[in-house]
Amino acid sequence: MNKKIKIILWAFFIGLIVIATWSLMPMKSLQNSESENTEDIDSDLIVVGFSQLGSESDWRSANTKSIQNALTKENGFSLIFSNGRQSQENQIKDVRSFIFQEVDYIIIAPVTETGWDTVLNEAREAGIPVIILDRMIDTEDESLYVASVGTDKYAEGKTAGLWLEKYLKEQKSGYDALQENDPFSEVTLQDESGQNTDIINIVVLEGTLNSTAQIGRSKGFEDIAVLHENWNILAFENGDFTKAKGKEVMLKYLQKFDDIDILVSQNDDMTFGAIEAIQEAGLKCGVNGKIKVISFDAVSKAFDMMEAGLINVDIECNPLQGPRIAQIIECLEKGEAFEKISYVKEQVFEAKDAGIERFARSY
Ligand code: GZL
Repeated sequence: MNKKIKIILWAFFIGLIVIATWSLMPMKSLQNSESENTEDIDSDLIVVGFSQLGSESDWRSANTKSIQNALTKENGFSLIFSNGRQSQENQIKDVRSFIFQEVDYIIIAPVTETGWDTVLNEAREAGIPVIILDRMIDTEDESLYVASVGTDKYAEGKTAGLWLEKYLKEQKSGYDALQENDPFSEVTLQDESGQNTDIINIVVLEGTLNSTAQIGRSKGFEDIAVLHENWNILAFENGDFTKAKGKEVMLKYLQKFDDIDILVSQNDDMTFGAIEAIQEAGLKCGVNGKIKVISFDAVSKAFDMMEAGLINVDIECNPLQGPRIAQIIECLEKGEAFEKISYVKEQVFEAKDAGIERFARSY
């Protein structure tokens, strides 16, 4: 057999041995190629797969950053991040990929509440604990996740309704006081037809339908609104928590209704779009405008808008949930007890205080 054929055969057999060895390598060392992290994942790091629902808003970016800042290599973690781009199908694929990679923990920020049982059962069968972040899932079997970290969206919606109650009372008492002092004052709640004009016309920009934030904020606000027969909710439509969709829906509202008193916008990004629509229609909103604006999230740019008087009040939804997630994983590692459901603290910010209250905020 000539020398050349011998060399080819030797090379072939050596190649076979290399491939066979590689395919027997444990999955973890394959994570280096699959993880979005460039550095190698050494075995004593806690490997966490994180399926974030998207990057639709400033709030979401702050939420992602909070997790990434908490689950660092220095803190003993190796984070595999995936952006679900607002699609549950993508997020389910993420979870299956994390199971295949044999991660130690899975974090999911679920885009919507239903349809998670099957894939969470697969994670449980693989022995991988799941933590729900930010929004909630709707399931009969609460053992499918070990913990959830987020905010109380129903309370946020109710707070918005209570703020509007307070605001209208202050306006009314201002009007009554004016009447007492000057009965011939121009200010009146009666229009020329003698109709009682304290009907409050409200439009709502809702977040992603069937998301915990949309469900909770809508229900919370409606439970207050229903107590006031003069509060008239003209419309509520999905703005998907994005600036573009928020602007599009607000433009529709402005074309359809010529007497909007209140805008309730379920996140700041939709509010930013709505304010653009209002201004393009030649109208004014906020503290000195006809349309009063109630927003949610309280991200940094919303403080700019409150300082400019364009947003009346912002109900905070605190995205800084990373430290709590890290704490829970530490407890799981040590076999220590922890609260299954945790809510992070949040506040309410009014335009008049925005300039002062924004200091020392990190998002
Ligand atoms: C609220 C969160 C919402 C924010 C939006 O917890 O799920 O999703 O309010 C974000 O900004 O898009």
